[in-house]
Amino acid sequence: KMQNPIVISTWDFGVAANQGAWEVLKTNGRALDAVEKGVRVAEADLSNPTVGKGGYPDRDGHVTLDACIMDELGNCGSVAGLEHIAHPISVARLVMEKTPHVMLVGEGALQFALEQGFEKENLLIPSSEKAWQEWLKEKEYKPIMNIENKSFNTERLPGNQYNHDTIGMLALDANGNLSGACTTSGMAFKMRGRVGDSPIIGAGLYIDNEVGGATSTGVGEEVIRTVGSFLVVELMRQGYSPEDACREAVERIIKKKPETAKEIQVGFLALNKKGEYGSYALQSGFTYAVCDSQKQDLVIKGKHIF
Ligand code: SD4
Repeated sequence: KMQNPIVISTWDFGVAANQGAWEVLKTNGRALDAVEKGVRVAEADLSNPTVGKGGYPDRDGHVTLDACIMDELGNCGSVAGLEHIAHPISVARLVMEKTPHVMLVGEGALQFALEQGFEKENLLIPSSEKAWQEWLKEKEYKPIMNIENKSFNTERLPGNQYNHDTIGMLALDANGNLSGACTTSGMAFKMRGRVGDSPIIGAGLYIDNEVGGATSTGVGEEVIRTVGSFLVVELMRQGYSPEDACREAVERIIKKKPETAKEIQVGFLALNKKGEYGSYALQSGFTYAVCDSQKQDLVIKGKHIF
């Protein structure tokens, strides 16, 4: 039996990214190809300072990218702290397909990417360099909530105001198979060498083709601590709806670190095997995008805004 394909992804820029994925899904293509193609749209968008080229650098001025991908067979690949390569998601896919490993980091990830024919580029664009220079004046590391939501922040704010932003994408294809992808430049002005949840299978992304998939955005440290995306999928396995599973994972973060939880944003997004989806975030202002044959919507906490 054929399934109605669907793709969902985090934040406002998910709308454009979903369209990239939909090109694959609408012709009964594979979810894995869809999520790679989809998140590449966000990676290529220079106006987005937290994914791919144009991402904000670490506090020493290096743009270091984290990404992972997972397919319906449980195969997965990941890169962390990758520099100079504009499409880390595609490198992660090749780690999955062409190496005996799951994760490559730093220099080794770059070496592998170059061997695979990826081009070495300068990822620090002038606007991000300027924001970093501004940040250096105060050197205050403080994640700002919901910076990815353009409808929430109508104006671009300088310096540290853009502190987190990740695209996590989940797709179900016409054959009923699930895949997911997650890609980010991580927390702006992070310490050199800092790795967040986004490239960590089970934290920033998890797929189990029997059950569903989940992905996360926000302050990665809290998601790693609770193995958030794996938790969401396991809760769905126990019968939780996607939204209830996401809520439970958010509540786990609150329970572990109630004081921290007041100050930060973390959002989970989940899609189950039936094509049902849901989300839950610590703070208001989280948005995600949904695309199927009927709609291309942006959702704020369950409300459609267009
Ligand atoms: C990280 N989770 O590196 C990422 C950042 C993020 O929305 O999601 N921002 O911790």
